[in-house]
Amino acid sequence: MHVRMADESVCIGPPAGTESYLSIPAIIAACEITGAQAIHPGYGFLSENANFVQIVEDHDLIFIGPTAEHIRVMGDKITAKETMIKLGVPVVPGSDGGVATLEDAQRIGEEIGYPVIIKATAGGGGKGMKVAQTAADMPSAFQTARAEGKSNFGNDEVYIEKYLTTPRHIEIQVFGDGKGRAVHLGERDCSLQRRHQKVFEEAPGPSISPEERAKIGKVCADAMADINYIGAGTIEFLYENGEFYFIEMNTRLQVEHPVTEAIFGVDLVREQIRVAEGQPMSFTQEDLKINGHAIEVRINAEKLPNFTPCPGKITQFHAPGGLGVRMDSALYDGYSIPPYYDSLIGKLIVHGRDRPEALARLNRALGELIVDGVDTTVPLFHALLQEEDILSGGYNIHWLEHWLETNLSEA
Ligand code: MV4
Repeated sequence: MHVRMADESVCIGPPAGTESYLSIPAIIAACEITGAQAIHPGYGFLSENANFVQIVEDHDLIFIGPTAEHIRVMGDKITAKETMIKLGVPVVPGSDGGVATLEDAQRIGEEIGYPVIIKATAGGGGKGMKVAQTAADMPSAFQTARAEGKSNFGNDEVYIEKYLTTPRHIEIQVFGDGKGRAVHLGERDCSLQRRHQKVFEEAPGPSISPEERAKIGKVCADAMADINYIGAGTIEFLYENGEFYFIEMNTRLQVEHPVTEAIFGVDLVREQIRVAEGQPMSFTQEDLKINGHAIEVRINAEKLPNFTPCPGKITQFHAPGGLGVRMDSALYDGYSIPPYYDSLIGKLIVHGRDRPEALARLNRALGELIVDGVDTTVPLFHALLQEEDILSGGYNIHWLEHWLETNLSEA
């Protein structure tokens, strides 16, 4: 669809991501061929690759996103955490930087108290992360986290944190102009995940009060202003017993950004392009007021109950519509979903005056949506909308996996 819609297109290589979307020479060559002045990195692929940003700038092109330096600092979780501590952002209690030996790990485990979590500084997607419930678990958890860091990311450095047992995943949207001005656009609750893949996201977070939002939001915006952050960013927290604990920062626009766009009435991509060309942001913190509630569900080409990827030909597609309904998708009748990429094929975003209205619109829009020819995650969302905990917003990061275990696993 994007090629059909584009004014101009350039083939960047064969289907494999490593030879096309991840090939820096192929992307730079496409700019040279077309005379493009700037690159919007989207999400995934090269969107958080500091080396790519450096090469883009060396070719006198504009990267629509943060600086290579900010991407580098936030890409290493130890330096990200050190930076956030200096900026006054609350973090999870834990080791002071990296932990090099098992003896140090055991001493820190005793100091902060079990359970603890050992994390690879380069980790991601849940890889290189091990929980030690008691001191007896420490030797294997420590060695496994290091080994996974080494094999998956080429970096065996690890750090240790107190393990929070039942938090929610709350992330703050930030935006900076690169010249010392920055704002926050509230939070998203992204606790409903399966194997570190988000499936349902909402804004505002059903458990966050206006006072909490204003307080943590200001801390985040001030931190981004301090470092002259430019563009969109997300500061991730675990939230438990009314406290926020920083875990990571994503230096890109995220998949779930439309829920924030809906409740604030702003186009974050337009804003990214504005600041990249040196213009000021088009709003101040005072302009940013929340209007209602928004929910996004990720429509994946996957077969339940095991979420097995399900590429293939779409025989019929119909997107829902109407007030407060946004369907972001590149599907059309006859499209073949290729087997090479992520199984995300659409995002359904609903907006209402309050959470019950958003939920009602979600139910109605899911009923209107037609995706025939492949299996999708749509039945999961119909089922979730029958659950009291979803209707009340009473879930945490473990809720979905537990629900899938009891409701969807094959007998
Ligand atoms: C944690 C945690 C509990 N305590 N850190 C998982 C992915 C990575 N981004 C951070 N993760 C976690 N870090 C401490 N100190 C629990 C998780 C976690 C999680 C976090 C957010 C959303 C879903 C999750 C599922 C399992 C574990």
